[in-house]
Amino acid sequence: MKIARFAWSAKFCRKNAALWIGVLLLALLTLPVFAAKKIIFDTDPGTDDALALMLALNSPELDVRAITVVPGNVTAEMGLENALRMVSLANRCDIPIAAGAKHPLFQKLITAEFWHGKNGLANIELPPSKCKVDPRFGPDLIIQLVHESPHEITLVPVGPLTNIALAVEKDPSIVPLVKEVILMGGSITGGNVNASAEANIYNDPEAAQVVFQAGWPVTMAGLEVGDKAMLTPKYLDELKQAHGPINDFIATVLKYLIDLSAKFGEAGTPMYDPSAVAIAIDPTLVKTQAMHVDVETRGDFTRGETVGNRRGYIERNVLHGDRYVIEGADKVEPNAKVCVDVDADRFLQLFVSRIRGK
Ligand SMILES: [Ca+2]
Repeated sequence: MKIARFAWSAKFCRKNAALWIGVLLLALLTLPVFAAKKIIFDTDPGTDDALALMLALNSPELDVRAITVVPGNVTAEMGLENALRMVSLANRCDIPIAAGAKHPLFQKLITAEFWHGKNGLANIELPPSKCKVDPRFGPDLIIQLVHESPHEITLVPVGPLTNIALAVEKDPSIVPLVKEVILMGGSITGGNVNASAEANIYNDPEAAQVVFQAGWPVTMAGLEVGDKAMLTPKYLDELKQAHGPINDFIATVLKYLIDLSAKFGEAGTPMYDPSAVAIAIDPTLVKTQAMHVDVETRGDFTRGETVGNRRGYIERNVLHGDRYVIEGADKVEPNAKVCVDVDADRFLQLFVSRIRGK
């Protein structure tokens, strides 16, 4: 009987050992699936940049490898100072923060203190930063990190696309090595700076055209997402029930933005920049449509517009004598996934849950 029991337990152990080895192997095999997504956050901080940055820094799905600063909402100098102070507030001085371009590629910079407050951060005076600026030039840092982790880096630009364009121009070999680009910018349904253009693209249309035409996978989170995902006082109240340095900072930024939106008759503040970060965390938050996007760089009324071809073809016009004749329709290849809808409540709940109590 004892021998039989011993034999049975030995068999059980062998069986169990095989089971545990199996579980271990499965865990090892699936590990990369659950590994945090490496991102480079390119930003012009900026109130909604603050929301986006804190969402990124408090989401375990993302591994922020670098923060590169671009001029846009504020000057390059002010943006860098804001980035340093916010990252310090989040106790993440381990992340390199690098300065980038000083101005757009071909046009004068347009700063937006009108919307973001005199210091770009809703006039909130954060404590001086404990973090130090990385000496590398932002676009060079992007190039270096992409080569160090080929096919692993997702670029998340939430400002004008100057730094990303400079990186591509300097080293086009990064294009096939970048995993994807998830950008906040553009619109296929009218602009927010004027009738046609969205602010990030409007601030450097030539750079945006470089980024859209580069040949890497682009997801465009434009006004179609942010304008639908309005953070209303309901979500702010939920956030204000908890406290922490990040929580309280973000609640104050949101209060400023909601009050500003109220002056324009809006019930809440559009979540522009956080939308790109949210999509990096969970792509199922949005519905996308593949299309070819070009950036208008010359129109009197449309400079900076992202022109999305929804039908996927263009007519082929051939000159016959004194006129053109349409001889067919040529397919155009999509170069971007344009977000056309968002699960706004799920996005806003995600945002609040990540910032709450931090
Ligand atoms: Ca921004």
